[in-house]
Amino acid sequence: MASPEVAVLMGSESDLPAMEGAFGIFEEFGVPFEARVISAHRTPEAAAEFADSAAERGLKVVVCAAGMAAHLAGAVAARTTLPVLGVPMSCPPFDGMDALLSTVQMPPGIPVATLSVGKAGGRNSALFAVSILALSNAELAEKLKGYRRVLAEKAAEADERVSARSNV
Ligand code: RP5
Repeated sequence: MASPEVAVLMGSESDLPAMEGAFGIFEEFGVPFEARVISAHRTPEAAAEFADSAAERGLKVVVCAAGMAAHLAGAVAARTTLPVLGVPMSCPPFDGMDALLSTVQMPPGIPVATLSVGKAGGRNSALFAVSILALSNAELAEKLKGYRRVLAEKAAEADERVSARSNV
């Protein structure tokens, strides 16, 4: 089995539905990834151990999804210089605004690249990770261009369908 290049951490198994899209992107692009439930609050030792060993294990990017007081991405970023991508999860009663601010408002010096809240952020985190890996992988870079071409084709098809409804 290939060594993982990307890790997807989530604070709880309840975050999994929002992160399934990321798994799908990694499958589509053939990127080996590992997925874990690690919490900055419930399993802080595991979070520290993960972050401390991530680079030497050959990981290149770490995606951290968490909701509520979402400290996972920041806690991991504090202990590794690997790029850390944060995905805020939407939970009641604040529907992700809490997690967004907790993830994005890192103090200067320890950055977390923060994606949008929920499923869109989950997918984009994986695409962003692929972009990082593509810097040193021409095959991945070509696949990314192909992915964008398909998006554009679908948007053009949608434009045809919707513009056909115009009454002028
Ligand atoms: C966060 O608290 C998790 O990332 C999750 O988004 C949220 C709720 O967790 P559960 O109570 O569903 O396990 O730490």
